[in-house]
Amino acid sequence: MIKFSSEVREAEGANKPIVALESTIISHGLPRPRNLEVAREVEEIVRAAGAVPATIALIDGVIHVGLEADQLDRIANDDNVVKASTRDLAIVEATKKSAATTVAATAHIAHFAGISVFATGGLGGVHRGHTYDESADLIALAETPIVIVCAGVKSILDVPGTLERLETFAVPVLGYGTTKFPGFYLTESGYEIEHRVDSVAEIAAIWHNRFELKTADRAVVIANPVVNQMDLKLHNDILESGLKAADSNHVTGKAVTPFLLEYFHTHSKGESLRVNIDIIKANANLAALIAIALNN
Ligand code: PSU
Ligand code: MN
Repeated sequence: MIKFSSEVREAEGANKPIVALESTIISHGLPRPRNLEVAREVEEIVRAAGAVPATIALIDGVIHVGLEADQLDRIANDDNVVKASTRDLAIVEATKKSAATTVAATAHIAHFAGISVFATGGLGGVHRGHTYDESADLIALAETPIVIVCAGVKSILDVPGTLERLETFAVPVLGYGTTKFPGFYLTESGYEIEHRVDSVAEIAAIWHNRFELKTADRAVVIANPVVNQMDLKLHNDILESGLKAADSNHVTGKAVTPFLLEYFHTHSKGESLRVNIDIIKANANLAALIAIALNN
């Protein structure tokens, strides 16, 4: 059912630390041609930190854990690549399409493949003003034992609403060196986190304790704030006009998040892109260090 890249297969056999990486950020989150470059750079960061990257996607209906160079290129540049969440996996497989996987689908596959650590940019969550638009990422976090490193939830979302849902689903949120919940493009979202950790050793201890307490059947969110945030006024102005544009263009369903990210990238003159790339790189590096700590 799963095809492993040679690098990931070798790492699994040798019990080396592995970091899962999602692919929707490549296909639907970052503009071309930077998306492919960033995907490669992020994999390099994981390797340089001492772990093995496993970018996850579906190629012609087959789940791939770890992509070869031509496959990464396809996810980045082929217009026919769809965005797949958990519910789409079996359909994409049956129709032999190629798909990039969201946080939800990537977490599901990573766990399935025996990988415990996953890096992304920002989590999906509850959408502003649309009570029933909640990312399937939330359900996946509630159902998948995996450590997920992110810069909070995307600031295009209802941040307090998403934090409440994470509490409902009993998903622990740990601030990495902070008690301020990060706001994706912004270092702080304005909401507090109860629990702060300052080392990967602490994360590893929490991860292992959860098995003894039988609370290990869901994700642990590591919230890693961006260092150089987007200009606050620029961010708030684009957010306001972007949300209006999404509503007036009647953007719905899985298209909402890509629409808003693209809106930011085109209206911030590269500033949101710079921050988004900083985020994913920092998260990949931290995820690699966590994967190493969990292995020890
Ligand atoms: N983080 C980013 N860019 C992205 C995403 C996350 O920096 O494009 C993607 C992830 O794949 C996440 C998805 O799962 O956005 C959320 O989409 P939705 O709101 O439709 O569930
Ligand atoms: Mn949605």
